[in-house]
Amino acid sequence: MKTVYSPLHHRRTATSELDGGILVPPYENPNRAETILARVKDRQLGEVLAPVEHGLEPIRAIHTDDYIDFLEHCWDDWKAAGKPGEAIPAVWAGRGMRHRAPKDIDGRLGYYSFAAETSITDGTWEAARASVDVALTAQQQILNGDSAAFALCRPPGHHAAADLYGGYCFFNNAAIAAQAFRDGGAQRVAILDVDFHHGNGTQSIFYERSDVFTLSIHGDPDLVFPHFLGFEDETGAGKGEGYNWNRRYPPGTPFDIWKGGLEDACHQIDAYNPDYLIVALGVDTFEGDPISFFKLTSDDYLRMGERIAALGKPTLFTMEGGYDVEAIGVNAVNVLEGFEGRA
Ligand code: SP5
Ligand code: ZN
Repeated sequence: MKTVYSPLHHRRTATSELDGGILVPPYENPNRAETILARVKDRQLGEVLAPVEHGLEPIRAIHTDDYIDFLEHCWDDWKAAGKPGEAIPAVWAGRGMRHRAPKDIDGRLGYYSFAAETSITDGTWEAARASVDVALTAQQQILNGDSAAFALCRPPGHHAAADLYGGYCFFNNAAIAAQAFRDGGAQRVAILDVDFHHGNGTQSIFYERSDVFTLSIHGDPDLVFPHFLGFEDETGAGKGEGYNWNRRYPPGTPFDIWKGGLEDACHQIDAYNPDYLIVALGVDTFEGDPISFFKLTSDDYLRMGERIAALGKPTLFTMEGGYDVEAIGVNAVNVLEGFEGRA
């Protein structure tokens, strides 16, 4: 399958992540995408394409205008306010307070975020936009008849909601691609999120819609990020009732257990019979991942890809998390090679 990649991901090079009360080098760093790209080439997975610029319109179909405007100007506003470091929120609207965007940049950061680990820096806007273009260019390959494509997105997207960033995500690449499939004539799209973390942004974007079925298998949010969403009783609302599906697993979960969740998710997808499948592909389920607690091995990713292929749907893979940088290339590309029946 083809891979779409943009070197503009390098514009997202933050130096600080708030972790354990100190600022550490971000887990979500440029080496991640470079390691995956090197593996794609080593394994001769297929052609590597540069993205086509799609502009803001497909982003506006998912994210609010005021949020897009905030992201575009955030870094300049932060610098203009004389702040010495990277832009990190320090205040949020708590219970009983007003949920409205104020004028001041500290207040705006709090209004448009749900987590403080993700600092905004010079170039974040450009990289986030390029990541969307990567997803949409890969999506276009599938509309043109390819049976699968790999969007090597960085920064990732699945934690970003219509007007919220966090969890290293700014624009929800998979959601924007799903909407583009709909606008291209698809009746139904399924998004299967196999990242270690619950895809809270994707869930909330489509929560009241039945035309995009969202499914996520993840670490129990009672114990891990994003903490406040991702439970099994979140099944959708209104027209979307029955079109959101979550499965949580505890620390130490190996593939033998995890694959039961995949099997159940695949049965749901079979019944839904989508025109297209999007896989939000995080490999932070790996046993060596520094911020996660599942125990998948590199070989397990081959089996994961094989099972997803058995759904028999045109499939867009969008890259999400995975922080064992040494292993991320092998693990991500193993899913794609398993999908293609190459292993
Ligand atoms: C896309 C994605 O995978 N985002 C994950 C965001 C996780 N944010 C919370 C990180 C908490 C890190 N805690 C590290 C503990 C080990 N020092
Ligand atoms: Zn993750």
